[in-house]
Amino acid sequence: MPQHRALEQWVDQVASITRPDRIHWCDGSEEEYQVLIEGMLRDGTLIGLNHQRYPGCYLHRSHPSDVARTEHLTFICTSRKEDAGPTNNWMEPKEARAQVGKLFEGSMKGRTMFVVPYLMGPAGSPYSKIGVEITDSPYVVVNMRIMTRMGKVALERLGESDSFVRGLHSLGDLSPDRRFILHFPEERLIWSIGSGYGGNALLGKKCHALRIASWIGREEGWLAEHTLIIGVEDPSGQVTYMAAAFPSACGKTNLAMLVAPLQLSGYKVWTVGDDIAWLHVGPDGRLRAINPEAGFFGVAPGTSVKTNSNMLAAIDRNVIFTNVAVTPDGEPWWEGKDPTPPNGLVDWQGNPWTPGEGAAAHPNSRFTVPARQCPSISPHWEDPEGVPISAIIFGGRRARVAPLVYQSYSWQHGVFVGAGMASETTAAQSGAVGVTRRDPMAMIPFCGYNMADYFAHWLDMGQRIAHPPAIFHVNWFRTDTQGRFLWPGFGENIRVLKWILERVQGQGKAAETPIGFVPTSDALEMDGLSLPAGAMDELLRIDADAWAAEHAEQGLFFDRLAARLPVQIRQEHDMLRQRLSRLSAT
Ligand code: OXD
Ligand code: MN
Repeated sequence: MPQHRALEQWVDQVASITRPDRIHWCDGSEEEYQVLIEGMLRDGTLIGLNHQRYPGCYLHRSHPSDVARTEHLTFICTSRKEDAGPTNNWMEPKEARAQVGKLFEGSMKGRTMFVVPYLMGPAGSPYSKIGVEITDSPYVVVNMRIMTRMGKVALERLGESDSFVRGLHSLGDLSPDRRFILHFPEERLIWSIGSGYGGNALLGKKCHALRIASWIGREEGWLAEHTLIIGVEDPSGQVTYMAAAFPSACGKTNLAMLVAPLQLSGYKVWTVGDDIAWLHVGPDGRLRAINPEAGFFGVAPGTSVKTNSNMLAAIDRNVIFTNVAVTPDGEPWWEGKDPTPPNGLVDWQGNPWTPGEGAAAHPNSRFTVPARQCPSISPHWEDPEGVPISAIIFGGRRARVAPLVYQSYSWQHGVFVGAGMASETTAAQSGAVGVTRRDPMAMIPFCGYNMADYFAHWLDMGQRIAHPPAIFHVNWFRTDTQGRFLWPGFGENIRVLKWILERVQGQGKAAETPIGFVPTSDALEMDGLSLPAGAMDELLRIDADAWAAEHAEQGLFFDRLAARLPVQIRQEHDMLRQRLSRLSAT
């Protein structure tokens, strides 16, 4: 009698369509990992790096057309179009199966099919979920081993159950013309073909832990969010946990590993997660967060001793680098790692590089590293019941409009603040960079259902949390008229976290403004930091005209969701208009 009958049946069925030469069931062991690495070194999928300086580190160069998430090729396949909503691409499930199913026929011929059982969440947590990814990419397997709890641990938890998220992935022919990332949330099923890139191919991450999990979370009464999780320790030793949602490549990883400057060295940030949180109402009535992932898939460019010394210390061993440059000594390199690039670099495509030729590392080059290697990892990062969240922080990349930080008036107003978010696009997704787009809760690419229903679910969650976290919004990216950043960011962001901590504790000076509570100009701790004259006032300024335009943009976005938009969001939007009109009248 097979031990995992439902899984075996599915594996047989997939194999009969994809027709691999071999099937390998992954146990997640170190030996298996090494065998896969050696195979990839032999066939050139991986390149060894300097093993004295970077033991256990390898480089993968992806196909040049396969370097970022492809949102235009990502679909939610629900039986009813309205359930996917106007912000998602939608395909009718039968049509999706017919169209994309053809591409899987024989797609694994000549290849090994890997069966990758994995857990999202700590092994003993009641909040963890099981997934199985079938893939023909050994690169995906080794990344999944870093990013999830993979192999035996997941199979043991699965037992005879047929309750697991099914993810089928094939590299296909890597052509963007035959690339599809499909989600069938009603069936807990993911199909991905034609891409080996992280967010498209490591199905535990965006596809399972966000798109499918957000759907399951609504059904079961919890939230799957694109947020980091940190513990902020104050000088008395008390740790307060916060979750922060920023769009891709907007600094979640750096904030999650922040090192405070000398003057505030009594404060310490503990890392629980850098990208995704699953948030449940705990038995104590508090919102509890687990990090479903076991590793970090971080953006390399910009990572330096100055911006993220914890990450730099974490990525000197056991790392898979993707699309970075290489020095003549075989060390990984990317823009921003050192002030000047070393001579003799080889760029991300394997060509000799000379300064002035564009970036040596791809702007979305990445590292995959086990979370436990991070020096700031929290002793509680694998607590089965999660950590209690006291503050939720939304944030975007906005050159104008949004002040450095503000606090919402209530849970409902906070949900509106999240719903009204916008941010400038980055290299993490294919397409133009720097275009402002509406990105509610940083979930526009990741919400697996109708965004209006998602807002309703957030509102509903507030009713069910006895002690709801306070909700804030931050913007590290505001610029002056010359386009220079007004705020230094990185470690100095602890000054903003300190104000948030004070507000959570019922302190912290703030002025009531039309958009929420904004710190007074003397409210932030500025010991050891001097800003140019007028910069703080500008960082905290609410510009009536800019906000009127922002209000109108929000309205256009909410109009797209009108069919299902919760009335509370409209009310908050109207109240914002009324408060703003008083501001422009004064
Ligand atoms: C990521 C992303 O990889 O958001 O985390 O693109
Ligand atoms: Mn992300």
